[in-house]
Amino acid sequence: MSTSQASPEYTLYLFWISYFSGKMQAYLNYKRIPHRCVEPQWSGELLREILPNTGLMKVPVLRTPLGEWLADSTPMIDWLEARHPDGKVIPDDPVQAFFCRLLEDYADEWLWRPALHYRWSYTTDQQALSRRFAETFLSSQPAPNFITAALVRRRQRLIYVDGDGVTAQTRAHVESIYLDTLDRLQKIFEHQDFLLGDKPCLADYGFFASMFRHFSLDPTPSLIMQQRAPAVFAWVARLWNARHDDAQLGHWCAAGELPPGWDAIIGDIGAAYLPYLLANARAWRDGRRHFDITIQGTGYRKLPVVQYRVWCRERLQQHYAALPDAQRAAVDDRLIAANALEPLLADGRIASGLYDDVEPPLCKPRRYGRLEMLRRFFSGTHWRVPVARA
Ligand SMILES: N[C@@H](CCC(=O)N[C@@H](CS)C(=O)NCC(=O)O)C(=O)O
Repeated sequence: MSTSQASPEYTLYLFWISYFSGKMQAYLNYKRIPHRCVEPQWSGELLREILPNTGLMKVPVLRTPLGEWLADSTPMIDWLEARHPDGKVIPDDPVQAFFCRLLEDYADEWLWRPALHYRWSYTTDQQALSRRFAETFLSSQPAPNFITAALVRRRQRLIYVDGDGVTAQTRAHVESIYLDTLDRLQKIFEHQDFLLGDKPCLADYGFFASMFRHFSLDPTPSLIMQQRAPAVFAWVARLWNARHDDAQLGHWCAAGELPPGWDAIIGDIGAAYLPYLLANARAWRDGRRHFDITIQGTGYRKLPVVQYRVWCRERLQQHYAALPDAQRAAVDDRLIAANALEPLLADGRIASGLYDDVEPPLCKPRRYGRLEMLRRFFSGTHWRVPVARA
């Protein structure tokens, strides 16, 4: 467990090239929540301090001024919203709040595969980024950088490309997820500054995760974004620079309404993401480690079962169940039109068991023996496999 002193500000542990770290940084900056950023070394703070305090070798992780450890950007934002109400990113209107959460979750999880594919399948990107890993949070490894970089490329491809169903057969579909998202967002940002109107909302931060640190900055997808979706490129910079007390920010659209551009995104959530979440949850319930699924006509084989995403589905169901009666019909109309209600509710609640012993985003300290530490050093906690020994 950490012995460091409580600090008056939050400490955000991050990797400067990381998907979810960019999301948390942009959110904390918008809210003007005082924090300092620390990039941990893999075999230093990440293994020795973050792992025993969170059960994860992942970033972003927040250490609060009271010394609590928080993980997972989605529940972290909920937690921070409750404690730092200035510049809310979740609307009070229940319809808008529900769809903000749905879009955030979709963007967080469904754009992950294309983001990792572009980074680790294209030669220029994998060379540049593996070098960057070696020179930053892996720089204390004794091996020369070119060997560390080669090992990084192999690991990332094994886990997040080959190991996540990206093959010659699925590649076009994986890339279409990025390209179609660019087209949908381009249409929205041609007319308004942010997703729900003229100030940022939670859904902006969901899309920002992939769009900032991966798609707008990695060489191959960045060139595509610059040429195909310049308004998205501009939104990335605008959101990065947004602060809640900026007098130039406008308003969200009227309560109960969503911008017309959201329909196509919700359509994809119903056609692809929620059926995927359902299949992942069923496979988890059946005790499987992999599952096959056909999405939009493309057959994916041996997708890993991800426990965290079983929890994501539970959480969306909870938000749906908490909708006031007066707003339920409006939400249902939109979900039914997108074929999204059935996959959201099918089979009822499938329990992830992920947070049975703790209230997210709070983390519980865990003890690791030497052998387990060694295993974690080599494998990390990709796809989240927290080994809980309290
Ligand atoms: N659900 C987490 C995901 C965090 C996550 O996947 N972080 C990545 C970087 S963006 C990581 O640290 N991966 C470590 C690994 O792949 O071993 C969140 O929302 O913050």
